[in-house]
Formats: sequence, C-alpha cells, structure tokens
Amino acid sequence: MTVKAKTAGQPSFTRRAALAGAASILGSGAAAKLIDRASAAPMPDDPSMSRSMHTGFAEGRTTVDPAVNGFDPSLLIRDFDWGKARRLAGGRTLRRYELVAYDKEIEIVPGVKFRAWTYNGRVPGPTIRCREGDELDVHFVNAGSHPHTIHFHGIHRDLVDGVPGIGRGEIGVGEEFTYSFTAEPFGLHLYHCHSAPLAEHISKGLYGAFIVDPKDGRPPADELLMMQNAFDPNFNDDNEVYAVNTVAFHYLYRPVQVNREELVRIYLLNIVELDPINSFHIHGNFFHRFPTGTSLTPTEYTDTVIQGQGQRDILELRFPYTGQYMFHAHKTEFASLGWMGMFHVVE
Ligand SMILES: [Cu+2]
Repeated sequence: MTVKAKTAGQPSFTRRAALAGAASILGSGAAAKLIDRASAAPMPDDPSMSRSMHTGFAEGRTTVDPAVNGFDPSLLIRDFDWGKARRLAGGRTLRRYELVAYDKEIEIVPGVKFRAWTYNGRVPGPTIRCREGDELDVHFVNAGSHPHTIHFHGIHRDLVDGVPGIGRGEIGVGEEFTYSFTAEPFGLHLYHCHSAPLAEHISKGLYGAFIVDPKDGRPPADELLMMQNAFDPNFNDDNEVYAVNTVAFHYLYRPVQVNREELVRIYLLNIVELDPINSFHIHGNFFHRFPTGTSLTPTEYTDTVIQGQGQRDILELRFPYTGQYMFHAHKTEFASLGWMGMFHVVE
C-alpha cells in the first residue's frame, strides 16, 4: 500500500501511530530477545520476530525485498563508485561519473511505499569516491519530473556549485550538464540537489556521499557507508520512518557482518530533514572519531556521536569479541522508528 495523507478507507499513518506500533522493540526487553535470537542463529524471517516488529506495518515480512527497490542496503553499504578513470598527461587522474535523476517509488519498511526522487534509482545515490587532487567530471541527466541540480560539498568554483541562478543553475527536465571540478579537500562530504524548496528535494531522496581519499590513502579497512536518513511518507512535515541507508530496521534483520579485530571504517553522514539532530551509538565498543574526515588524527574516543543535518564523521573501530552488537540512534524515538541495526562479529 502507498501511504498518503488520510483518505477514505485507508488508515492514517502518523508518527505517533508508527511509534506506538514499533514501541515493542525497545520496550519489555524485546531488543534483548532479538539479540538472543540472533546469536542463537540469524533467522531474519522468523515470523515471531516480524510480529513484534511490524505492528502497524505489513505483517509477515521483516525486510524489504531488494528486488522491489532495485537496490539492497546489504550491498549498498560497501558499494563505492570510483567512476571511469583515465590518466591525464601530467599524471593526474580524471574520473567520470554518470548520475541520472528520476522518480521512483521505493519501499522503506515492509508495506510502506514512498514516492522518491532518486539519483540512479537508489537512495542514497551512488557513493562517489576519488582521491584528493583528482579531476572529476560528473555528468548529470535530469530524467525526473522537476528541475534538479547536484550541489557538491567541497572546494570549487561557483559555476559548478549546483545552486539555482548561478552558473548553469537548475537543470530542467530532459536536460543535462557536466559538473567539472578538482576533488578537494580530502574527507567525507555530501552531494545533494539544491533546487527549491530545498527540504523537499532533499527529503525526497536526492542525496549521496562524496568521499575524497587523502593522497596516500587511509589504512586498509572494511569500509562501510552509513547515510542516516528519514522519510515523511504522508507529507505532513513530520518524519515517520528513520533508517541508515533507507530501509528501516534492515540491518537488524540482515546484520552487518565484520571480522573480529579487523579495522572497520564507518563513513557516517546525517541528511535528515525536519529534525534538528541525529545520533549514532554502538554497543560493546568504542570508536575513534574523525570529524568530516579532514584530518588523519582522531579528535575523540567515544561510543556516541551527535550530528546535525549535513554533518559527517569517519569512525574507526575494531571489535575485540565475536557476537552481536547493536548500533542505533541514541535518540530513542528514531531507533524505535527504524534507525537500528546490528553488527555480527565473526572470527
Ligand atoms: Cu531536486
């Protein structure tokens, strides 16, 4: 079913109702039960699990079938787009990326559809990856229903800033444009549409991560992209569904498998509209925090990080023990509404 504003014969879907439905996950030790169950044997489609989870959502399914959306959060989390690379005279690297904006209905929790605006049919859009000093050509085609842009965070000329009225400005429906600039500074950045109204163009799904590696790279690690996002499927200016990488509770049922003692590097961003802050908390562990990823020296050793909209951090950690470790917003309401996942640490 597609959730809309209250219509005849269709129950209204409000944040309060969603929260009441999902409350059992955090209340009465349900979360602990889930951990016990998961450590016994990961059985993500266990019907008893789905009952506790989806009161108010679709019965009988725990995760969204990746075939429905055409993207799978379990793969997207490790999917980095290095573009098509070519060595230029003088030794620099030119990378070319293809981004196409189009409208697409996606499922954000079983039974809840959302009419998204996407880059390349996925939310978040491709994770654009390059090295400091690379020359980038981002070829953008607007196959959507509204004028859009791509606004990159980073250092570049105003002409390619992707805001209305400056340089090429908005790219009309059916039009295309190539954003060309040098990748700087190194760090973890964002890109998103900057058309007006901005909150709508962002919250509909037009955003992605932009990672600029330092010239000499970072230490080898198992790297994970976590875009904290949220959705307002009934368009009442209040989010009802929260997630990392779009599908609520996805990583609770499909834990992120990592190896004990291997370095894990999390690229963490917050793009949530309509709420002033978001947060990430890990169980049974601490991480080193590199704000915006613009320094190779961490500023903090902690287990919780708070982010405003547009803020991002690189987190590095190793799990000393095998087992199941939750990660979730330490904003309990967001966790209850979908922003919750699990690491499965194996030997
Ligand atoms: Cu847009």
